[in-house]
Amino acid sequence: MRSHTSLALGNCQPKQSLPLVYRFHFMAFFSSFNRQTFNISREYEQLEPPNCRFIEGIETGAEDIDILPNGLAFMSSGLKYPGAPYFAPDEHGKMLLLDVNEEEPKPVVLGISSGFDIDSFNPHGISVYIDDKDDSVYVFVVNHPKVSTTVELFKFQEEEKSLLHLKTIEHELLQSVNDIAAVGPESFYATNDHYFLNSLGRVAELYLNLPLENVVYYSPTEVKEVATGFNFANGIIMSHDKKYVYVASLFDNSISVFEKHANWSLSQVKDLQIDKLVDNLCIDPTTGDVWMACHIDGWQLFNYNPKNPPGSEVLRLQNILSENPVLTQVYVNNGSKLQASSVACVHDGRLVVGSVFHKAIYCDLE
Ligand SMILES: *[C@@H]1O[C@H](CO)[C@@H](O)[C@H](O)[C@H]1NC(C)=O
Ligand SMILES: [Ca+2]
Ligand SMILES: [Ca+2]
Repeated sequence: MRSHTSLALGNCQPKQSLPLVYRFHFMAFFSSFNRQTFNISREYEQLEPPNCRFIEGIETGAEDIDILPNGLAFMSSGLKYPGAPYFAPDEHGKMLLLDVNEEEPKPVVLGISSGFDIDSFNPHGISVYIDDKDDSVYVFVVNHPKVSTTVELFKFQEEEKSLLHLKTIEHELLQSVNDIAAVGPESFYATNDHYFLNSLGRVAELYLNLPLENVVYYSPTEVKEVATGFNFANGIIMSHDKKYVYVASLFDNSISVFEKHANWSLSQVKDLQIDKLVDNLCIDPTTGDVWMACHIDGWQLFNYNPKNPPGSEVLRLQNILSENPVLTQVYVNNGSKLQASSVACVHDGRLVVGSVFHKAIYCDLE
């Protein structure tokens, strides 16, 4: 069982908008009494940095984003996730490339080398790894052809704007992967968001808040569970100094900080109670700040109603390792513009926000 080391910082009320079942917290038995919490606004006031605009052409989500140091962003689009809506049931998923430096960035659909089964492509969490030896860019993509999980490894071919498929990774410990953090040309950490694969088990663990999900380390020579006890483990990312791993847990409403060891095992440093349904994480490469996109209401997300759609929220967490991390709301929308935000990344003063199944936006922060 994962332990909850913690600090105290004010108190937060339980999320008003969640249905009772989500508030039925078995986690209370396991958590310590003073996890670090943040006193941020419970108000549903909308908030938006200047100049937020839609990214043209994205209408079926950009569930995850990873940006290279040069400002080229990879995005996964078209996720079909059980329980969440999708607006293009007959289309397969796509990987998009976006140059965040452009005044009005427009996405390009990345070609994928022949031999890869594109028709069942259903991309979810992604992570990019740059090999120091030759500057090769490896793109890791969680894929759900049917209900299963695979991790697809591609090499980015910048001139051709395409992805060369290198291999498909499958493993019994990678049963329901949500996101990955690449740590080498063939190795990564992965979060599992479900323990059970059958629909009854999936519903049970979701509604009973069972903390059964874990983080797995994968390499061609070793695969092992490195952390457990999450209630829907979601985004995972390496700190910018590569010494720590941050894991978002959707129904724990938290981010956990782990120290990474030489043998790739993890030890928990602390749990930050964000009191939000945190999805994917990004790191600001210059400051090390953690950027996260959150779901405002889990019920609206999994019981979609176009008249009352799920909203979006983006938070920035500064000084995560210090005793006094600072959490700031940067974007809040009730779903009238952006529904179900799932990822927020920054590059050179620009914020890019993607969603599970809806649109994507970019904003200028300064
Ligand atoms: C969302 O906010 C806008 C104002 O920005 C308002 O017109 C709209 O009715 C709101 N929608 C919902 C579903 O609350
Ligand atoms: Ca990711
Ligand atoms: Ca996710």
